[in-house]
Amino acid sequence: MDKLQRTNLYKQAKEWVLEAGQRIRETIDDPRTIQTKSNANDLVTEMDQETEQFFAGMIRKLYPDHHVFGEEGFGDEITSLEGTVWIIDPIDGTMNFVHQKRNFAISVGIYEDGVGEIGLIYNVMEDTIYTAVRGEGAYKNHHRLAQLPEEKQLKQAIFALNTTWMLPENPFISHKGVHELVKTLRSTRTYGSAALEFAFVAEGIIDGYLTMTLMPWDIAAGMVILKEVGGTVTTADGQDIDMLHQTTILACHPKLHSDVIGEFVDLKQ
Ligand code: 2AM
Ligand code: CA
Ligand code: CA
Ligand code: CA
Repeated sequence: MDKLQRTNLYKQAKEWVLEAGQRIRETIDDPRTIQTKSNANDLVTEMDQETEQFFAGMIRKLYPDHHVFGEEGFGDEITSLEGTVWIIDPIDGTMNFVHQKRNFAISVGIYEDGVGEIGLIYNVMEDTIYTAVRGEGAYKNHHRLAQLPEEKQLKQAIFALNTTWMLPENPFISHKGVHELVKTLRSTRTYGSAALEFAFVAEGIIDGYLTMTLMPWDIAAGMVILKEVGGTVTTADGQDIDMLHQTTILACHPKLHSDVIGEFVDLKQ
């Protein structure tokens, strides 16, 4: 993909993201049919499904050779990242969408042969869009996001962290290390939308995000955006991300990354 193709694809993707978001805003108070997926707290609504269908339909019409990798199953069977792949979470933070009617996002990452080219994260109710095109910086609306600052210490850092990882019985990470991390940090936040948590690290309003069970559509856009401001993203034990399967995540300021992994992360598997 050359620069012009990348720019045109970005413009088209952004138009669709804004259009899908507007539709969600307009119907935010409509009655909802809420279904559950893997467990009683894993929610999905018709709006998650309709939004993914909207993207899949538009992409297939305009870019028939592109592939769609989406959470709700209206895309393609994706077994490799060859070619151009749209990795889509139609509503990231469905629980927030249902309970709070805010703090959820549309997340769209566009990858070519495994390389993240374009990322868009739309905070729908705030009408704030975080975007990046590889090599051209990251933006919040029309403002370019600054590179993350040179210096940062854990004792002055705020991390996004789900309290689940502090429970001894969680099967992913030793809770003792997480307790020590929480004691070391200035504070923690739990926003409930992985895409927004990535965007907030990129914006520099939080300094890291540690979590255990994300899927490619949760992180595809955020990876592109965070890389553009100099952030570091790996699995929680420092490996490269596999953009086809569930993964642990440590997304953060580059100065904090190795300390968190070396001193606080003890994975159970
Ligand atoms: P979702 O709302 O699109 O499902 C909540 O902490 C964050 O984790 C959300 O971004 C949510 O995305 C994501 N998540 C990933 N796997 C999940 C699961 N099995 N159940 C609930 N949230 C999940
Ligand atoms: Ca979901
Ligand atoms: Ca998600
Ligand atoms: Ca979702």
